Amino acid sequence: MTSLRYLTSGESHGPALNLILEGMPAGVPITLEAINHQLLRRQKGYGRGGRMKIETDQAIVMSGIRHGKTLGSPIAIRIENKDWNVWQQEMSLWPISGDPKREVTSPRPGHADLSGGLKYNFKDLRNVLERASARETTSRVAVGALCRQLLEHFGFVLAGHVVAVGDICWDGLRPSAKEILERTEEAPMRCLDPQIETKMMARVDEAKKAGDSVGGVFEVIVEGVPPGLGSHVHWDRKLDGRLAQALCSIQAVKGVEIGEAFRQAHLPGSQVHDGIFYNAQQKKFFHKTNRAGGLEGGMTNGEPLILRGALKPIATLYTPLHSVDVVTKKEFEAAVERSDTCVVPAASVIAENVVAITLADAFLEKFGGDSLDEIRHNYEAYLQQIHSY
Ligand code: EPS
Repeated sequence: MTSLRYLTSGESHGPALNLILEGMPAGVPITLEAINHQLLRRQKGYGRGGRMKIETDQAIVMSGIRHGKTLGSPIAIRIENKDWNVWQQEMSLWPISGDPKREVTSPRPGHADLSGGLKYNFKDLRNVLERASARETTSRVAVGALCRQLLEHFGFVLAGHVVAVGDICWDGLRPSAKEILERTEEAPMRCLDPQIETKMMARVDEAKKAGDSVGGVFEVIVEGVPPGLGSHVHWDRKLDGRLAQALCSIQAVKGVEIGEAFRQAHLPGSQVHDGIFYNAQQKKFFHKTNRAGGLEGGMTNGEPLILRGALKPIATLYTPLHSVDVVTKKEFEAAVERSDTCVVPAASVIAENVVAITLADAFLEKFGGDSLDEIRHNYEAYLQQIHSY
């Protein structure tokens, strides 16, 4: 990230999750409702476990905003963990008398437990799992909620939806981003097709009954993106790479696809690349297809972004896998922590918001200024330049 910077902190069962976002220009209207709306969306979805019934994630904004507009100063937000009430002993910040309860010594295959224990020299793997938990994404969604309020000002529309849960796949025609948002907002699995969604829910039920978990694939569409965000000139400025990093850093995401990448790998170039056309009336270059997913040469090409992420099934299983206790070295079943059966709907919301962070950073790089007015001026001048190109 070059224009924006942010840090998150917080343990899953600690007192709170925190974030600081630095680099937001001054004068951007922000509402608390819009932040809390994204936090609420992240908590929803069929297949979630008990924790989401405990929490009502709410942003407590500590700085960077005055009378509903950004000041250009760092924005700090705190989101309290209600579950902290019953974890105050186990997660006490300060020494406690007696043994800390709920120690974890049997690492879960697929989770950060063993690698983190080896790396940080912890025998109580709770010291790893508390931060590795996807609860951390609460902070990132709040950062994304701030960033998308800047982007929405310039006509960006971001929409995530679920395209696969286990072997149940949606493969329909993709509507506009606005329609995706409208049609999936109340859908339990954020799937566009109610019949397929019913099958997805049955897959989740089956997995839950078997003490198992199930993964899947989400898709994020972004409309209203101007051409020229990112750059071809250097590896770390390529926007496709930056988006892939943002998506792959979401817990449980093991694969990222841009456009139809995995299908295209098996086709000749003539069937892959999107022909270029010119609309003389609108003075605008365009593509009739968008197999590239809106990105060419590490830059946006003016078409909507189409991004996908593949999630492995959650690593905590109620029917645990084979493991070895890190203290006794005896073969043992992996630890059972309370967990979700399926988090693909939540991941699609998280993905929307981390994409918003990356795009806001790229947008500010290109059009950056200290105030929203200055940025608008730069943006409009660029649109004019493209128009007369
Ligand atoms: C999560 C909160 C966690 C888990 C989940 C994500 O709550 P708890 O650990 O108290 O049940 O539901 O974390 C994981 C899946 C994981 O592997 O750590 C959340 O807020 O999203």
